[in-house]
Amino acid sequence: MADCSKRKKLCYCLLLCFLVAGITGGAIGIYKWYRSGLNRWHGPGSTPDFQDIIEDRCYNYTQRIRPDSRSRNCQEIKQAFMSAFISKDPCKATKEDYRRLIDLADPTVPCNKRVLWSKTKELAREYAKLRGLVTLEDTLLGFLADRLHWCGEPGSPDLNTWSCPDWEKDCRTNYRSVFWEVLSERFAESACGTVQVLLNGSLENAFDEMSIFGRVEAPNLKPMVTLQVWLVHDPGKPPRDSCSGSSIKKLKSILSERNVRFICRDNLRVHHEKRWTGRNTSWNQDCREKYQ
Ligand code: JS2
Repeated sequence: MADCSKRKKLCYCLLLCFLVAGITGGAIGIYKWYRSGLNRWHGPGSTPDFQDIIEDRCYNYTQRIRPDSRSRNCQEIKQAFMSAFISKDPCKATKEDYRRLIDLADPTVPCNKRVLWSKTKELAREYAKLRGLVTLEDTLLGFLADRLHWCGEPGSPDLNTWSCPDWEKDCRTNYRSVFWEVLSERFAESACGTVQVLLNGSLENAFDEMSIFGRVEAPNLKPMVTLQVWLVHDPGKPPRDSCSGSSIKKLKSILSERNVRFICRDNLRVHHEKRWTGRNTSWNQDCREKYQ
């Protein structure tokens, strides 16, 4: 009798162990399957605390950095940003998704104040700051999103913090790339007077037609705008492109078709500390100003 009850207990124990193992294994399998779906993209996942960062940056910008924009509603802007991509297929972004956000935070930048850049971001930021000019990242939406990553998942209210689509390896119509393209297009098409652009003359082709500057901003400059090109060279590297180089000639032809005036200056050197010291710059300004 005692043996029988022992055998029963043993059976129950084994059954329980199999049950626990089955549930655990099943849960791990489901988790791995779900995560593998979230891990399917080649780009970095959404920035942790994305929503809080957007809100904090918005208040910082509208209350402290640009108090003249304090009338902007940061709660509405945050909601409009999130609803642009949350629960949507991260490879099916459209300009329309960002319409409400852009309408809420469209920048007003005076004529002659815009600075564009390509492969010279930090230098362009310094150049603009020291001369009271404006890059896209100095406008509210550019400031909010600078250096952040974001994407959602169909049917989920959460951001995918494991991975997001990469422009090259996954899809070009991802929410982060489309955001910067939409903003850049608006920034260029609303430009007036003289627009400055810093291009990297230490590269073989300072002008890259496939860059955002090349395929979005330059083609959207309005007629009668003047584009002043600065070719900056790192003294640590020999200049590889110049105003008379083929890539800049290509840029010139794109602009002349749009009746955009074109000025190019090259041989601007940047000291290693990459400091722009204002009018009497530390840059070796061996400029050959060319009106072309
Ligand atoms: C900022 C980001 C991010 O004129 C500039 C800016 O207006 C920019 O929006 O677009 C132009 C630079 O793009 P381009 O020519 O492709 O040069 P790049 O050095 O290869 O910069 C690539 C990234 C530009 C868009 N962008 N801009 N802050 O966090 C950011 N992330 C992306 N994708």
